[in-house]
Amino acid sequence: MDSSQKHLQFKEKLAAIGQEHILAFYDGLNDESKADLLDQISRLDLERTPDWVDNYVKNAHSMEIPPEIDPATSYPCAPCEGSQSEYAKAREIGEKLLSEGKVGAFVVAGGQGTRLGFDGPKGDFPVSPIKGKTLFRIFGETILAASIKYGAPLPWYVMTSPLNNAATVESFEKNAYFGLKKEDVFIFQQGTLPNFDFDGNILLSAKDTIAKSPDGHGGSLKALFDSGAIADMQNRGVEYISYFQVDNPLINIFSPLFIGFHAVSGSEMSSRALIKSHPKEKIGNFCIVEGKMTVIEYSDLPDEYAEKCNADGSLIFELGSIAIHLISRSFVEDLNRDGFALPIHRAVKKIPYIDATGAIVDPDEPNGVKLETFVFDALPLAERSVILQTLRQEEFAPVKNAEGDDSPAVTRDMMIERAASWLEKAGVTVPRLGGIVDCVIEMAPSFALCVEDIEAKLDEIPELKAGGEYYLK
Ligand code: UD2
Repeated sequence: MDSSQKHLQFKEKLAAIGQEHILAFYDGLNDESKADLLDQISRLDLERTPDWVDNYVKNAHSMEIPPEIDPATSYPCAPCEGSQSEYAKAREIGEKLLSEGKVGAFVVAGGQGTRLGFDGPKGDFPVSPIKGKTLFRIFGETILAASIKYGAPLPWYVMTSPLNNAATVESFEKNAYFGLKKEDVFIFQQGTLPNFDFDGNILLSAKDTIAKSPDGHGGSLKALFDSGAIADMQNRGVEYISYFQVDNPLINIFSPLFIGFHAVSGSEMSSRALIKSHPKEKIGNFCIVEGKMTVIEYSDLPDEYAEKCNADGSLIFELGSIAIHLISRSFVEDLNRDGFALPIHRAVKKIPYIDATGAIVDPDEPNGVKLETFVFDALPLAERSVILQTLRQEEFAPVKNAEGDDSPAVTRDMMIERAASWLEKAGVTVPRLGGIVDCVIEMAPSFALCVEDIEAKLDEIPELKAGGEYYLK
């Protein structure tokens, strides 16, 4: 089909759903821009667009809270009386899978990091207390240390978006893949969804460009497949995907215990959870809805559920989702083979656009809607799903805001505290003042990935003095 036929065909299709205005400047474009715009249109999901407009753009879709929601159950962090052997077995299986190279790391790094006010891929944000290592560097060094520990190459899959792909690739190249082999790092882009004004019109960001934004971390399940990452995993024999967010330097990317529980239970998508600090903590809530594991985001869970307590005062819905999952490769393959669509979520935003005269408008107030999908909405699609609890101080210190909660200062302190507590568990004395660590410690992943790794290195640790600075590598 030549371009004028394509143009006519799209014009008709767009007119049928009230979106023909995106071709308003078409006739005045040069051939390259014309082809580019037609290509963008061919990637739009014109079939679903009217539903999105009616149900998410023009009207704020209110999440229907099902009549019966139960709290999810979980494995505690450590075994209770009688379950020691179950935990030991899971750990052993996890270690075996790692030594067979059957697990890959997967970071979703396509977001914008607007709240942090950092210009660039969030993975380039420096966080470590002494060396100022970036998030990407910490993950890269962790993956390298785990590959050495388990004697198998453990690949790293990195999802970016059109907003930061070029800068991310540049960062990996400039930093020599953070010590990993280039062939063990697979960088790919997620998809996008069009942006709308409040009347449901798709916005243009230029005469030849549709305004689009990343399709949310839920887009990862399709992008993993479409990009060839899943095929790469097949070639390598990777069966399990360790999913995490770019903002959390405390992530234990390769937890043998978690991997083991996931594998032994035959789960398709598993999660780590922590006990929420308060009813409305800004993390998802693990619930069982119609027999299925479901995460209900904090903003969607009604207060009467969020605040409901047991007789001992603990929250009934106490398990918070910190966006750490294990996903079986076969689950992603099945979803893509059979076709799937995750629910859509809307976000009202300020979206730059061009008006009917072609002039660029940079709005001061929110003027439209961006749509996205969330990865945890795949949980109810899984046949089986388990949760293993973790401790906040061990595994969750996200960098989200410039100041206050979830800020770099809090993350830095938590990194020091975790290093100190690991050293103390290994028998090292750490100076503390009023309970707070009274020196600065940074522990490189090459030094230890867990407490047990420290035990073999006790003679390398200097005496830790109050006010001192110690980089252990
Ligand atoms: C997320 C979870 C929340 C809790 C919290 C833990 C949602 C809706 N909520 O909140 O329940 O688990 O994290 O820290 O997810 N990303 C992409 N592409 C996109 C959008 C996001 O890769 O299109 C990545 C982003 O780079 C980051 C992660 O997804 O690594 C989380 O994104 P966020 O910062 O928007 O999530 P947040 O903090 O609202």
